[in-house]
Amino acid sequence: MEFPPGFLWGVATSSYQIEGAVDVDGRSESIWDRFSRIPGRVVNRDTGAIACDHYRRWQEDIRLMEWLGVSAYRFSIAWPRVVPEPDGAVNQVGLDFYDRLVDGLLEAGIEPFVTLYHWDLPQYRQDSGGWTARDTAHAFAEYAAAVEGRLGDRVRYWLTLNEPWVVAHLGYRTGQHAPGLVGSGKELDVCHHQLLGHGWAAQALRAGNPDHQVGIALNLEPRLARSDHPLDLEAAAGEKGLMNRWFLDPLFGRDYPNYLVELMGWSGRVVADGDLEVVAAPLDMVGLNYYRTEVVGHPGLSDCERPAPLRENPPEITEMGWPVTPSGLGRMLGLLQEYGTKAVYVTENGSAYPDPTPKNGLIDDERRRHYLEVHLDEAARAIKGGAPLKGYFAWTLLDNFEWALGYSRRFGLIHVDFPTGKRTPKASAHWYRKTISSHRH
Ligand code: IFM
Repeated sequence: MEFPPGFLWGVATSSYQIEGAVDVDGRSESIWDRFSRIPGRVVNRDTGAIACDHYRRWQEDIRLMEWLGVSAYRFSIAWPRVVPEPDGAVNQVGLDFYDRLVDGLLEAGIEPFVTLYHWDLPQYRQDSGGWTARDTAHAFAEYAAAVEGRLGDRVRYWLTLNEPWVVAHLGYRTGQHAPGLVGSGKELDVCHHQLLGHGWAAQALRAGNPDHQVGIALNLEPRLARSDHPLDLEAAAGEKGLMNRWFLDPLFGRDYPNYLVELMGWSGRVVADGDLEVVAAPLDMVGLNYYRTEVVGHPGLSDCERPAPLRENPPEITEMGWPVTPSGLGRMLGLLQEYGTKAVYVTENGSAYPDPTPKNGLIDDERRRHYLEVHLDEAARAIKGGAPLKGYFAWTLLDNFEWALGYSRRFGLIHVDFPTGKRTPKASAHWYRKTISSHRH
């Protein structure tokens, strides 16, 4: 594997998944606090109330990152810490935490990558419609300006939203994520308001400092048709389009793709004059969250009706049920090149597996290590082929709150014993550390 000089090696996390301290220093309730308290929504009734206790143990976590040798750390800011009340007043005490964190990272020689929204919407915003309301996009930009005002003198890299597809489809269609709405019919409106919020937030960040590097983190995925049957092809094209082109087209200055608008019967009434210019604010970078490639078949088609042989099953499936398909990373980097992206960072990539019992004190998570290796290998190949890939963030530093799956899935390079908070690097962390030290120039 070869990586160019200046390539950033990182780890990524998000606020609700690791911080805990949900009612400390003026933070108000988020939609995930509310959602996780509803019986049946999260496995084992887990919540992020304590999580990895990172709010208190952040210095120890920076030491772990120093030990890993990473050059960058991607984390998110909790909106309900910064603007806890509907009146919009900024809670400087909430920002103090991130201020200390950023200083600590810079002292350790680690570049902070800030994500402004990784799903912990203030509950009061949900009470007035959440992302179905245009006002939430305005409020997001105001919140972005407040964070920039406090951290913008030291933070250079900004990601506005994390995975807007997940927010819209899991939050407002399937109901698996907060706010848990099933079949609201509003998921495409939610996409638009998030993208609008992204555009206004990008303007606010650049008004603070035109040199900021501004982007958005998208979960892009290839979706392959199960067979050549026209119904399978159509199903795969629809799903793939909604995950990828639905976001990339407007972000890169095109309209929402017509065929998808028609397929979904979307009225597009929420798109006001001038919105698409806002959404298409120039991107300095795209964050690519890549995990898997799925095979899609039309649900109404049985296998014996399919003409071509079924695609072979991938050799390996993670505990999420996701196939290990590194070639999809190369395909998505290629797609971003087609759109003319100047710089891409893999802002998430990783896997959940049950951890084996430690032997001589070491958790030998070979499958997680292998996942990282094959994806980094693919990344190096893509760079050789011309992809403008500038950095890679492993998901994730610590085992943490995996949303609706609670603490039942472990993605961490570092094991967390949740009752005590004790952190123990797994074999994958040792491997990542070695890989970084032999490739970091
Ligand atoms: O844990 C999540 C993260 O918050 C967003 N991207 C996918 C990860 C694994 O499911």
